[in-house]
Amino acid sequence: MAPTITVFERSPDRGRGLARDMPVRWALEEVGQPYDVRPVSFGAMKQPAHLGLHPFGQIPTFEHGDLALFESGSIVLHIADHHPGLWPADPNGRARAVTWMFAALSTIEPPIVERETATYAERGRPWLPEHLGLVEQRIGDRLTALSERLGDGDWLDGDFSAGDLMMVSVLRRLEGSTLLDGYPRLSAYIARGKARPAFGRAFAAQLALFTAAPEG
Ligand code: GTB
Repeated sequence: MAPTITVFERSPDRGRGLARDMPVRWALEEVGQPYDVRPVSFGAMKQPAHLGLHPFGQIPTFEHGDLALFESGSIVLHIADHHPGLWPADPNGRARAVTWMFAALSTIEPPIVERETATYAERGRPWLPEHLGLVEQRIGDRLTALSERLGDGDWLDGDFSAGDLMMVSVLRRLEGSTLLDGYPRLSAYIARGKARPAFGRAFAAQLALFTAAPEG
């Protein structure tokens, strides 16, 4: 039986693949695991049936047999643990890849999300330009350090791993801004991730759902 993931019924990003079902889809595609999708409306996300799966009423969730998970990072880690292809073979390499997953989600992502949230939640407030300036400085500090560590490597630590999958997923949230402009190595790193056939399949699958269910 294939796992089932939940996704937005109507994608606010209009098919740009920025919601967090995307890293889960990408991981499933990398390991060649077919999966089913259950689209959920914003209303249904807050109903008891979905809250039983996700205590915060969000997507994505992952159900496989009697296991139900939420949190995209945890789901990707679970997929990597149960299929070959997303971890290095040696235990220390796996531990380092997990470290990069955490770095993506708990060190790189928070100021990126803060910037997005401030942009819509503080729209029109007099302090917004100063707040955005400070947050963008923090994002820049992280990008500088990450770019230095990546150096001329293709991936963060040897071969492509779940750590790169999460890092590229997080950095994609900056596409469309100018914040990546001074970081050609990171832009090339994102492009390498997006060029992977598994990313392409995952992106096409979420886009197909969006185009099949236009706003009505
Ligand atoms: N920490 C959780 C995880 O990693 O799984 C966060 C899950 C989460 O933020 N889910 C969002 C959600 O369900 C969708 S991904 N939101 C509905 C709600 O909270 O009621 C965040 C997201 C949403 C939309 C865009 N976009 O349109 O560009 C991008 C990212």
